[in-house]
Amino acid sequence: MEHKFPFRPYTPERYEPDDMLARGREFYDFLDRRRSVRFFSDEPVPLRCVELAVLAANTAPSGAHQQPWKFVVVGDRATKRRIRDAAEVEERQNYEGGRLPAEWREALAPLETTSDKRYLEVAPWLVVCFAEKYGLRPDGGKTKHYYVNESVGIACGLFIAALHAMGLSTLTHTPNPMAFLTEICERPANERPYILFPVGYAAAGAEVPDLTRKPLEQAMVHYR
Ligand code: IYR
Repeated sequence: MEHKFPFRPYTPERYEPDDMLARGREFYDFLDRRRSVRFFSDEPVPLRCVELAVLAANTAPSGAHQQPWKFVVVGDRATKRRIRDAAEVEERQNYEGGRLPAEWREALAPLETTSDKRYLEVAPWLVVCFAEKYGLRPDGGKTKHYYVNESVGIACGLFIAALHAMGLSTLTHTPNPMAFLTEICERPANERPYILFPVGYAAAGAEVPDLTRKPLEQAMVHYR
């Protein structure tokens, strides 16, 4: 039988029990130090760091290995400005124009988010992740994509973790609605904006809400 992908052996690392726990603990402690940041330094960040984070994202498992993501990297002042302006138009309607329902506004109040999105101009990079809702064949025909949200969500999680590993900060910004990103980033109709990530160093003196994460007993149920 002809194989699309020839199969090959795969032998993941194995560790001694103590080592497994130490490594798991270290990885968890590392991730637990990550926070979403809304105050960025304008200090430049090498493009290679962004490329490495996208390469990490690109290792995500995906439905039928269709890899339905595209990361658009924006570093020029004029485009960052356009994105900020367009995002703020939407967010002003959300926050000041009454478009956010009261329950949503109340859920956000402790985070003190506002329609001011200056971080979109300050951060050296904006990375817009697009989800490929369907594939395009070279002849223009469409191919179905499977589990797009799950696949792209996992890729974005790995992207965030990779930035954290380099000492960089980001924020999962989802201006609502996000259609303006399709236009500004000049993406085709099969791609939908998924998450907008400002990427850079946290500003000196940046603050984050002093929140806690729910304990294991609430995150996990051991069914027996
Ligand atoms: N997109 C808006 C509102 C917002 C929504 C949620 I859910 C947040 O966790 C944070 C903000 C904004 O970016 O301000």
